[in-house]
Amino acid sequence: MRLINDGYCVFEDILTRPFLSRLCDVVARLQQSDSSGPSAAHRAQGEMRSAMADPLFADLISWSPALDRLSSMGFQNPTYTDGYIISKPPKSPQLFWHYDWFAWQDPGAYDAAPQQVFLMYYLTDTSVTNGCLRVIPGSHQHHNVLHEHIGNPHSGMLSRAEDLDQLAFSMRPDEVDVPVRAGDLVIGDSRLLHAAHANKSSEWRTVITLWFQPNYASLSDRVKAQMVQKIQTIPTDWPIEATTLVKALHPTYKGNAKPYVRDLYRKNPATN
Ligand SMILES: O=C(O)CCC(=O)C(=O)O
Repeated sequence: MRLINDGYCVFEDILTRPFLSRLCDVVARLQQSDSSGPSAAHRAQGEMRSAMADPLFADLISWSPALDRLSSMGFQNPTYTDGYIISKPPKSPQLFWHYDWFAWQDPGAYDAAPQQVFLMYYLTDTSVTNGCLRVIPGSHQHHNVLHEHIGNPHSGMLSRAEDLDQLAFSMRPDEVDVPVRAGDLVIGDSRLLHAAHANKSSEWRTVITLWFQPNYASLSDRVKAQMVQKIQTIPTDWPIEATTLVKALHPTYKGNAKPYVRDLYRKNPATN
């Protein structure tokens, strides 16, 4: 399976045109109502908002065609914790290479099956010119020379894009571009090294990243405790229908295990 072997896969045409258009309208409204503009602290990412910013995102989180794709890959009971709307401004720099996994000390950290995946929906067609996704296939499983150089992949210095000569911003010999059409779905292993090209266009480029645990029941107690800790609170003024859709996907954990403290990549001890 591509997700297991390469660390990512693309499903075309998952969102309907009317739903995509509603999502674009909501994102445009959120951008207008918060006129603070892109923050210098997140120059490399762009504007970031929580998926709890509008109840319409409940429909995206629970979108059946996407959950059906997870199911077809053997993940029948996925859970959902958190999501982000990431809008890259026109003429903005590349996003640095990073992974999004955070429990490398867990015994399951190097398993073939992902403990967590991103579901990414781009709201515009993407290309090398407007900041499409880039990935290093296989880097979710195999050590890559970049792992030795990226340090903390979410450091403030990288987010501020202070030094674009750093390796975290470099072109890699083993990278692959992932241009998509608006409404396609990219599913990726949270361990995968990924980045995005600079947005050289004059238009905003928005992606919505949703974090799912494809097989929550199989996770260790400490990872479960960590997952539950990062669930985004559903706003109390959301309609009951939207709240119910999201709540039904939230994982629960009733044990006493200590959540891991977020940690950095370490080489798989079994392959040393
Ligand atoms: O902005 C992008 O294209 C990628 C976003 C990303 O890497 C993430 O959400 O982890």
